[in-house]
Amino acid sequence: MADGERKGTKNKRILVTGGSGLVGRAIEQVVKEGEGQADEEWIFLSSKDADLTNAAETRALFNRHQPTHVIHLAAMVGGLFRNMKYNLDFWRKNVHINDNVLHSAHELGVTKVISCLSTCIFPDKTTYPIDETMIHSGPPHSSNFGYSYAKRMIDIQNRAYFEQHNRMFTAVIPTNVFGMYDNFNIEDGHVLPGLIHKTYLAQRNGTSLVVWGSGKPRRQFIYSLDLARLFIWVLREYKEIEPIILSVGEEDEVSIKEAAESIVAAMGFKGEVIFDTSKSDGQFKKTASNSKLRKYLPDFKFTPFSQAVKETCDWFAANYDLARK
Ligand code: NAP
Ligand code: GFB
Repeated sequence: MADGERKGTKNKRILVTGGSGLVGRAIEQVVKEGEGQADEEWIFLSSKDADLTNAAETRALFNRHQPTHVIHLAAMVGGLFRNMKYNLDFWRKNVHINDNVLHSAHELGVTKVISCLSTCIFPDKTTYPIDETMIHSGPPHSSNFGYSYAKRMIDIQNRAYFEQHNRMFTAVIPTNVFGMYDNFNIEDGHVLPGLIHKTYLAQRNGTSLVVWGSGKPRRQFIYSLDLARLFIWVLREYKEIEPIILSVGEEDEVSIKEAAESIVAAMGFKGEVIFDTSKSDGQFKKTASNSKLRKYLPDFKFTPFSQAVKETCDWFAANYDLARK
């Protein structure tokens, strides 16, 4: 096939960058389970398809697939401790990935791009609840300034592509995501997969479960399958350039200690739970409002936290050998 020639006959070709990750795999699952439409071709990518920090590889990938829509998930991602170690890498890699993807989408005339910010990029000193208008109103928490500023630039780029070229490039702002196919690496991953992995090992080895920090910080957690369903809605119905927070409500915020207790219950762990307060707590809270989402989708049902944790724990135990860890 000559470059630029299209395979297939579907009139919507949806390219999912970062398709092999936690969020990408959840979107693939809900599409396969019926959320996809007959006139759509879904293409889920990993870094094996192209290193998106490389402009030429990114352009060649876009040429090959000629997407009409892009869900842009690809990023250097990690939990608090990975961010604290590699702020420069989080900045550089993500700025290059984002600029390459958005500019290739512009050059190919992609109809709509949905990129990903995060509730952890908002100002650290702020009023609560956080909402979409507050992204740039102060510096982010010191632990992840590289990632946060790189993500904030997506919002700036989206506005610039709209003003200069009328491009429909928008973004969503998920809160902490968890679920199957997460990164369960204890050093680099996020808190829930880290605690699930540590609880699994403590149970197998008859040792204590060590929770890092005081357990006092508070988080809102969204199940990856719920986020995936919201992504499909954003793809089809959301028409604003302004980003939209995709999160459970403020009332669903839990402490790290409560989250650990949910995992312990889900896995039937009977051993000792210890809090290692020599480890950083990171941001105390980043309570976000989902009222903008609720105006659009007042009846959307989030999976109850304990059920989502149980499903994730069961998946991890059943797939321990293949899980990213
Ligand atoms: P993830 O599981 O770490 O997956 C990252 C994805 O990006 C993988 O598919 C990875 O490909 C791809 N990728 C990384 N570097 C790449 C490169 N240089 N070239 C091409 N592809 C590359 O991440 P996730 O948790 O699904 O996050 C997806 C998006 O949601 C990210 O933009 C993240 O910032 C955002 N987000 C995540 C959370 C969360 O709690 N997880 C919260 C808010 C926002 P390989 O598989 O080949 O490595
Ligand atoms: O998910 P997490 O690593 O990142 O959560 P953030 C960190 C919180 O969980 C801190 C506690 O209070 C940690 O002390 N914690 C307890 C643990 N046990 C563990 C454990 O085993 N592993 C980990 N990782 N934490 C991230 C941002 O902030 O949020 C990223 O740094 C990203 O950029 C992500 O956006 C969504 O929620 O603190």
